[in-house]
Amino acid sequence: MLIRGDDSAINLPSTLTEEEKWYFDLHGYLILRQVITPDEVLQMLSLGFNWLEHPAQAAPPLRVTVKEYGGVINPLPYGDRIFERTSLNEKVLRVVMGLMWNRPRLFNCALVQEKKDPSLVGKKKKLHRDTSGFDFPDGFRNPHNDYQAGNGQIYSNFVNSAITLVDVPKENGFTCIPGTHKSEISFPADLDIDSHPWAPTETFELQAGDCLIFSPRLMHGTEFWKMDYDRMVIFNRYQFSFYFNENYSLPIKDHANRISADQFELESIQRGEKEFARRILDKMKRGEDLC
Ligand SMILES: O=C(O)CCC(=O)C(=O)O
Ligand SMILES: [Fe+2]
Repeated sequence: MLIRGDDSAINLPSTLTEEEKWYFDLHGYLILRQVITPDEVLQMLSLGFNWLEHPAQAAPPLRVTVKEYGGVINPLPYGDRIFERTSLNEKVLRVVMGLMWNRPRLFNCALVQEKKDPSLVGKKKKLHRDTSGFDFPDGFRNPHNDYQAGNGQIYSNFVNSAITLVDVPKENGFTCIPGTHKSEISFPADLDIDSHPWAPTETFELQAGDCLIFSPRLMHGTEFWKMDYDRMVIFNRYQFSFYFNENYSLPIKDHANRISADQFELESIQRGEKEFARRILDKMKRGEDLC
């Protein structure tokens, strides 16, 4: 008789629908519409713009980096509890859980501002795969950014959820070559966003409050921001909470009072199923709406 431990994905029911598995396996991304409310979007924008305009008002451990054409606020959930609505969002976590055996660990959450930068017009931009600082050659699978599908399940140990706080027209924001999360073919050295048809990149029309969940193994990048208003997007980066630790600084114990117990657990490395994950699974079993 085979004895299996509890830490096993064998026979683990997926939180993804069959359509979602098909779509993510084919494209490497999924779009979830309206995961936060218009009111939450406004509150987040107001906090974000205030910190970007007055970085000194951001209390530690929040760091605000202001550049000429944009800025970054990190680690966002320590700035205000409302941002847990992005990282602990049940609609998003259901999908993230389905992509990494129900065991997500949040290792980075940042708000990124991007303004139209005239100096970029006409410049070429490279696509990339997120490497966690160590580039594996094409054809190799980086264990820190792996993608596998089999037996009706998906394992994508690194997933990025990008929740936009502003409307994004096509030809702006996130761009990728769909399907490349699976490719093991070498990419042309000069591959860039503009080199159609050999790099058939896609861009996405999004509304404020929409979420684009993607495998950072996709060849992806950022289309130049062409709008007169700022791009404001919150990236939550999750990893399978088991073998990996991309960020030893989270959770920040000295500032644990600024985040909820669920958020602390989400940011912690932990082998077993987490409390919030159990709650989401229970809600799904009872057929309740996720929020
Ligand atoms: O601008 C974007 O949406 C993509 C940024 C990116 O490359 C990343 O978050 O890994
Ligand atoms: Fe990236």
